[in-house]
Amino acid sequence: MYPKELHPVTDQVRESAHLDEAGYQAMYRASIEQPEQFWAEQAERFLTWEHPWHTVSDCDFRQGQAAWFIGGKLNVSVNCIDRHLSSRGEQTAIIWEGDEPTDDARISYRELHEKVCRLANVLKSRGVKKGDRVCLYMPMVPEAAYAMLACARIGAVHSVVFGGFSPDAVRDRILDADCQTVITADYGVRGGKPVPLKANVDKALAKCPNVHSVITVRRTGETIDWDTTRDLWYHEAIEQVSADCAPEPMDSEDPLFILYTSGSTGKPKGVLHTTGGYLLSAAMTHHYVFDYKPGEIYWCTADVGWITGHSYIVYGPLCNGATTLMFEGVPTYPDASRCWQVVDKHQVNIFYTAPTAIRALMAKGNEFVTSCQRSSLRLLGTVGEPINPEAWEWYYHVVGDSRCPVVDTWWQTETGAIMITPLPGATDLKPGSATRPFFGVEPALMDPDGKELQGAASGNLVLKRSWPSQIRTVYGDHQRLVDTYFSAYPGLYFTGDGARRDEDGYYWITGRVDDVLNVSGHRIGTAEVESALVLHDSVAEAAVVGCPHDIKGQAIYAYVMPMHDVEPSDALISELKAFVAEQVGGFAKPEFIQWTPGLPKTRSGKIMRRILRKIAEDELESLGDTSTLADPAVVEELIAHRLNRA
Ligand code: 6R9
Repeated sequence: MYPKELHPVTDQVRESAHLDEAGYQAMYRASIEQPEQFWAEQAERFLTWEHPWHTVSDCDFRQGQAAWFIGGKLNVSVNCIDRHLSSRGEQTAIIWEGDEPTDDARISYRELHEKVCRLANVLKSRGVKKGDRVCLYMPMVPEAAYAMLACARIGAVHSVVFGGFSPDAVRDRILDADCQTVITADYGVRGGKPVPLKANVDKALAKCPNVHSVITVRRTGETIDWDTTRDLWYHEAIEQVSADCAPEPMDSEDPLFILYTSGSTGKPKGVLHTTGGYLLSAAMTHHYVFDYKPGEIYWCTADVGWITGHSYIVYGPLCNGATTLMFEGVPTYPDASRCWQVVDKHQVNIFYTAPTAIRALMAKGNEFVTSCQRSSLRLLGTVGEPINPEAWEWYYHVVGDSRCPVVDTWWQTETGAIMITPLPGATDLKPGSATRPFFGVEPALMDPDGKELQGAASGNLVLKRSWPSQIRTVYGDHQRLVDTYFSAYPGLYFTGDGARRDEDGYYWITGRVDDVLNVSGHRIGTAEVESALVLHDSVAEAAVVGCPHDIKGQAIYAYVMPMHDVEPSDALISELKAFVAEQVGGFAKPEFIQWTPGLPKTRSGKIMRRILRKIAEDELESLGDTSTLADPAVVEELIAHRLNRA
């Protein structure tokens, strides 16, 4: 089923890497056998503490409780900026590449310090204090990083909401975290098209009475509405405050940020990360997985609205004093060679992206790649979804000229940092496998009855012990944390993913085993799309499943039962798609909407999603047991009118 081709570590990569196989084995063993000592050493090495901790960790998976470096004090912005100033103040911290190829900028660590201090002072001047939540709804501009670090500097908790979310989704997230301050931009620009961020915020705030300040970055200068009691321009406000701001000393367990992610229910979860443990895991994985060396140019193409942008555009790289590239645009604008043009222009050494982007570029043909040199590239990475071996081989051979190791990194918003991954100097690569656990990570596979599987096996992926960047709580709902992650297998963290472990102990992530879809690397709960659909007046009931998609990995397939007096039509289908985009965001739009007079249910009234999935996948041979159906005729009707036929 899986290709046998192995890509062994080459001598050249091994010799220049931070760790070889023996080094990985020794550190992994230490991290499992003497965890206290191991993590104490790493925390000393990667972070600068204002006050030492007294206890390395205190964790209890049964309560969903974790605390790391207890009693320690540090400030994340000091670790990401101030401590680099004496040695590399003039080094570029952020290379910004705009949507248009002619638009770019370089920000040194010294400039970063000034920008972050000024914005921190603006926040203070608006009354923002330690512990307050600040919503960031930003395009991919350096000010997004300034805003995150400015919050960290004063101990405010940021909640970044991806710029592709609709006003309603922004509103829900502002209310859930009770954010009283919002930082946004007039517009974002992606692929030559403007995104009306400030107008979206204005709409969202109609129902958020507690928001007293909106700080707006001027990106395009196009006209926007203005509320003089609430709104202030970023560029004006930062001129009126000091360029120095004393960092707030933070407890290792003080919250750093909330980031909303999709789960199995309709309500997004506010994943809460804290200070010391999160920063350590982000920095340490950035160092070892990307094998980062001083002076290198590192580019992660994610958006700061997702966890990958948090950990691997901002916190990990800046904590390590790296040069991190931030890209405002899309890989296909002005054309499909943009990424490789950017690689050549800025001499990028390390490139980290998502399988969906790789597949989309692969479909455009090799010319777009081979027309660029790419000689600076040394390492490639992927994240966000399983990568199919064909895309892996293309990435390796065509993009990387069969010279650059590919690190397929498995992790989640909840894990905060990379958990299962190759290390370039240590791990022989198998296309499609995330390979082996990072330090301190102890994965296991479980069968449905709660028994741990040994040796080569397939099952549900769990983690057996805490790690420093573990999710601390679901904001405002700790019980939901316990129910979601720590109840399926008491004493273990359940990832929601399925995986296979092969004879060599390598892990192959097969995808979600819960009702979470992964569309182009975006996590979407089927329940979120269903709740949006049933809000529409014409819809009586809806069920949403995923089906395979060549580029996106998965696409959304919705079965919709219209209200009794509604005539199904193509126009209504377009309307429903637009309605979902409006409710959730454009990325959550269903690919297929099939009308149905009813949904297949068990006699106890549960929707039989397994059957709906099989029909959407056009896998009719394996429909499975339909004997528990209340009305088997519905299934025949659905099969007859299915949309996703080969
Ligand atoms: C970092 C991130 C998490 C889910 C995760 C899994 C999928 C991520 C993967 C992968 C296979 C990989 N996933 N990396 N699947 N191979 N290398 O993506 O976080 O948005 O929370 O998504 O993404 O299903 O559970 P998040």
